[in-house]
Amino acid sequence: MQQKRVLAIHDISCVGKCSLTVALPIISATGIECSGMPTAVLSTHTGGFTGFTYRDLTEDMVPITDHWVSLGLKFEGIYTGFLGSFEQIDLVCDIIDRIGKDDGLVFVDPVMADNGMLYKIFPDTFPQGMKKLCSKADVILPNITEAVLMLGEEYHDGPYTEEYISGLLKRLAALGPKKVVLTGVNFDEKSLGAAAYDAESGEIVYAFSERIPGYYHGTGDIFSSVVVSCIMNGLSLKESIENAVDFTYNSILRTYKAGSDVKYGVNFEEGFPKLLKDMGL
Ligand code: PXL
Repeated sequence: MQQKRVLAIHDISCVGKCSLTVALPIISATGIECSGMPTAVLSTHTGGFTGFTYRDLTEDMVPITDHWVSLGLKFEGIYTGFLGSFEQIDLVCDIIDRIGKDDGLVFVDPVMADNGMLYKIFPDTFPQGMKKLCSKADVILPNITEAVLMLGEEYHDGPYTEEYISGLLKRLAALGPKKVVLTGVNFDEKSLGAAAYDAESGEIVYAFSERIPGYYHGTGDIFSSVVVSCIMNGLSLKESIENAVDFTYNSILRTYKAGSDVKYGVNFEEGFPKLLKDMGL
């Protein structure tokens, strides 16, 4: 059988373990070829560091795509994350049309906000642009802040009710994607996890772990990369979010126990043997 190929479209934050520096190793480790299109190059991610460098790569994205089109390249999966500029949203919509396989899958993680706040580097119009990109996706993976920003609703902290979460999932599915994976879901103070909705079957599934105190950078990208890997490997939506919650939780736990500086990201590398076993690989 031909090996599947995914294109990850994110920035490269050289240090700090997020975006391409987690998507590439995680997807590759699960046996899926992972190519990368960098949207920007930063010395570190923007969360918790000051003085980082930022080189926008918007200008390179069309020539890169043109070259791949000339090679006849098509991808079974396209997974988009942090985009470097508003203009890139339209470019990525076009790139999906040009190099996504007709029967391929498009995963959009609308990375732009957390904890009720849009990241400072983005303009207020950014959520409306991301909403458009989400309408082209098969699977979207927002956190609760990103979800409410795209829906034009007010953010509030958890714990949430099951009724609120199922309503949010259905309003997000109405934007166009076939499946919605929502992160940062909790129904009590002790746990944290994800909910997923399959708009075709109407099924909602959940996965939770114990909540570990603190804020851990890059964990949204780690979670989404595992979901992409699991779905591309043919696992169900429930199995995919269970593996992603477990892998992310254990990465945070190792980092918490080690007392590491959390802005440098979490120790996900030691979790691969268990992930591959849990995925049946
Ligand atoms: O993990 C999300 C992310 C990705 N890329 C960059 C970021 C962030 C979050 O802060 O700053 C550059």
